[in-house]
Amino acid sequence: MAMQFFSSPASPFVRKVLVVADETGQLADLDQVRADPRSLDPALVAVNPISKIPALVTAEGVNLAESDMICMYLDERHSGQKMIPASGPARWQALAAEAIADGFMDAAVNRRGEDSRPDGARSQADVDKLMGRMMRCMDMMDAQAKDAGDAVNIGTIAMAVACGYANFRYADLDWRTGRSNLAGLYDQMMQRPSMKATQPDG
Ligand SMILES: N[C@@H](CCC(=O)N[C@@H](CS)C(=O)NCC(=O)O)C(=O)O
Repeated sequence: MAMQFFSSPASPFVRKVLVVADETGQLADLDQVRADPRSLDPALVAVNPISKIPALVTAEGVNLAESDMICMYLDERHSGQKMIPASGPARWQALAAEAIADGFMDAAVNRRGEDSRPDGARSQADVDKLMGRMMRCMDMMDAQAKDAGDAVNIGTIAMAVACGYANFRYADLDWRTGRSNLAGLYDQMMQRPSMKATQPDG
């Protein structure tokens, strides 16, 4: 049964889920519903009262919010190579990297919201705080990328998606300088059809 997946081509959190779906052979199971979370789309709000994307109605009819939860669900549901390692250091390394990549994406998405406020309504202190968070996350991702090797898992997917979002929305950020591990990971991940097919747009 097709699952309703509320999405937008510009969202890095959506992209992370789509890459996991593609890597695990489940892309065709997702019936993508375009949603604008800021306009309180009634169809989205009925599934996710937080009104954020991504959101998924699972094959069993459960409403799932939060990209990490949706990835967890998809990963449990297939029998191929798991994107979330089952146990041990590999599991926690991958999940730790996802958490920091998500933190980057969250700060980057929120900073865009702050940047788009009219003059006078924008808080430079908030912009600076978010920028500081983004750069610290980039530094930690660079260290995590060094340990990740050439694994394809939730951690390396999330880090590559975070870098892709930086390129998309913050072209002048120059995140690659001094972060050769992360830059190498991004270039390697961008060879994958799942990453090529989900380049952000909008
Ligand atoms: N923690 C959430 C974050 C999702 C998120 O922030 N999505 C953004 C789009 S990239 C959104 O829906 N924003 C709407 C809003 O904040 O009003 C997840 O992992 O799914």
